[in-house]
Amino acid sequence: MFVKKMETALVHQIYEEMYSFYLYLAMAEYGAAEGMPGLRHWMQNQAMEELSHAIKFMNYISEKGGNAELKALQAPPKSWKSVKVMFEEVLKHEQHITSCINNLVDIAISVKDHATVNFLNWFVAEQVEEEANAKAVIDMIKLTGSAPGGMFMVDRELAARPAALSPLNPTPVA
Ligand code: OFO
Repeated sequence: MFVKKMETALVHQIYEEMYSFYLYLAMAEYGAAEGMPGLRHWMQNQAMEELSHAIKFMNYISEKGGNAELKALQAPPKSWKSVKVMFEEVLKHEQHITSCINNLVDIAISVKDHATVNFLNWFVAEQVEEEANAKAVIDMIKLTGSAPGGMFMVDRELAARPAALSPLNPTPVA
């Protein structure tokens, strides 16, 4: 059983994770339109990770007897000024998700919900990686992106991202 305030906040996080899924799919589509298959691959796999985060929250909420209600998703943007600007948006978005997770931990501590603190610890660690991944791509674009053929090299690096695991089946999805 959850304290209501905790359940409401966890249910809202499903929305945040699903919006992240949708946002990164939109960015994958932008990559395809820009002729960057590596970028599309990177973003589609990032989107799959977000879907698996949403499912982790849904499963946890229902295991604890809550109701994992789904809300309507807002449409993400369709295009960005450049690939660098897009990855700066990724970093900003992940910083927003980090503050959402930290807020959930604060609520869990305030209502003495130790199981939920323990559940959220995985996401606390994950957010360090999520922000570092976005920052690494921004740094790579700064280093190589403006050189002749630089974005071609960036795209090749993005294509090397290992495929995300399916949230329901531990077999690579791409
Ligand atoms: Fe990109 O992070 Fe989910 O939680």
